[in-house]
Amino acid sequence: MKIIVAGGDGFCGWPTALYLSKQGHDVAILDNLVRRKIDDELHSNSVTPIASLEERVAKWKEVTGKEIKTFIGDLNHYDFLTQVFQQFEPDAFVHFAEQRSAPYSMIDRDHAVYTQSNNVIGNLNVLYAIKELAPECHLIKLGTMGEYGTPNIDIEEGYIEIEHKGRKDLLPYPKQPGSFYHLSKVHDSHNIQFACKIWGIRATDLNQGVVYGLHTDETKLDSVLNNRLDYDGVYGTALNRFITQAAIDHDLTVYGSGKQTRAFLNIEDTVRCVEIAAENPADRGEFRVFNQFTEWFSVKELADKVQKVAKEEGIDISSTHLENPRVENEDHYYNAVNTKLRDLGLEPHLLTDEVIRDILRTVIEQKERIIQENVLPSISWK
Ligand code: NAD
Ligand code: USQ
Repeated sequence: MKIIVAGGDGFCGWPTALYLSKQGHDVAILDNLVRRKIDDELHSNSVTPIASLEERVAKWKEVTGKEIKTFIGDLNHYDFLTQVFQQFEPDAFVHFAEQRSAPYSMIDRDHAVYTQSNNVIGNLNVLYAIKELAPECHLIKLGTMGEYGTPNIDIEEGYIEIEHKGRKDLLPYPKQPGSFYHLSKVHDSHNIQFACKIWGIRATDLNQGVVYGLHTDETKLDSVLNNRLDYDGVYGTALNRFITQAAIDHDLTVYGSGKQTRAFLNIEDTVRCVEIAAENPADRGEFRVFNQFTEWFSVKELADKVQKVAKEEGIDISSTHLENPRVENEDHYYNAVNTKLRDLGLEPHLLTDEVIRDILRTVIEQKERIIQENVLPSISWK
């Protein structure tokens, strides 16, 4: 299958591109490399040193003999996007290429506007490119579990059957996102659903939970194939941040009570979920939604797990309950359905102490790269 991985230079996209290439697909990466520029803007970095995209794909070719084509450009430039579609003629378009940090989207008006225009218009361009140039192409779009928020009822996979005044309908699940970033994903979902309905596009929206880890079998083949690992208060996500904090003897930054619960998955499952979606395409006109996570934890539970493994490794840290910089429910019900990917063959890598230990040891090897001032949260929702 010919697959474009948009955002293929990023944390989820790079290992996915390698995995799909290893599985025998003809893969091309599309990326405008903006994430590397944002590191400069934030005076931050990845814990792991990352090679340039050019070096990465050259090393992949050297190690495996497999070629990954690259298209450097922006989804918001429609002329560029149409050239990519005309040259590569994709069967599937895996869309990771968005600004994905909730705190970044909450810095100020400029960052909120950038996030929503980059994400919503980029995605709309992809929908038009599929309609005009590759109507059979399957859009595999990364959405997020945070689109649903934390309702006081079970979270279903995309749709919920509602009975109202004696009548029933299967309707899109209500969305209550918690940042301008998460809202951009809701706007994307609506645009995709509408495009499926009017143009007969086939699409799968992968509502992914928080991803942890960094290695996959493919990224481990050579240090030039390293994946990035974010730890700062803007792009670092909960578990990866706690592990990085442990590596530098920093108390774990639990926001508020830490009772807030989120769905999680290992990066090794991200790559497999995308493969499952690609190999089982949605029908023409179908807007399919999969909840892409394997387990859920409260933030405090995660901190406790990291604290325990760190202790076994001789690192004695504790959790500090910082004033929560976000506006979010801390005490809430959480029960989310995730059966569709498992029914199609996903075998989850669950969060064991060994998984935490492996990430911790990798981070300890690189700990001199961690910029201490970037660890505490600096962006407030208010
Ligand atoms: P990332 O920031 O590491 O990677 C995104 C990549 O997209 C970067 O390489 C960036 O340069 C590129 N990009 C951004 N805007 C672009 C544009 N307009 N044109 C071309 N390239 C562009 O993010 P990630 O963690 O790999 O996340 C990938 C996707 O998965 C995002 O859509 C995100 O919302 C979603 N997601 C991520 C997580 C997570 O925990 N990391 C969880 C759920 C969903
Ligand atoms: N949190 C802490 N301490 C920290 C960092 C985070 O307590 O040091 C808490 C936050 O308050 C929040 C939870 O952990 O309640 C998750 O925060 P996060 O930064 O790990 O994740 P989030 O902002 O939700 O965003 C990440 C990715 C985003 C993706 C989302 C999936 O950056 O791209 O969409 O996870 S989900 O959360 O399911 O929407």
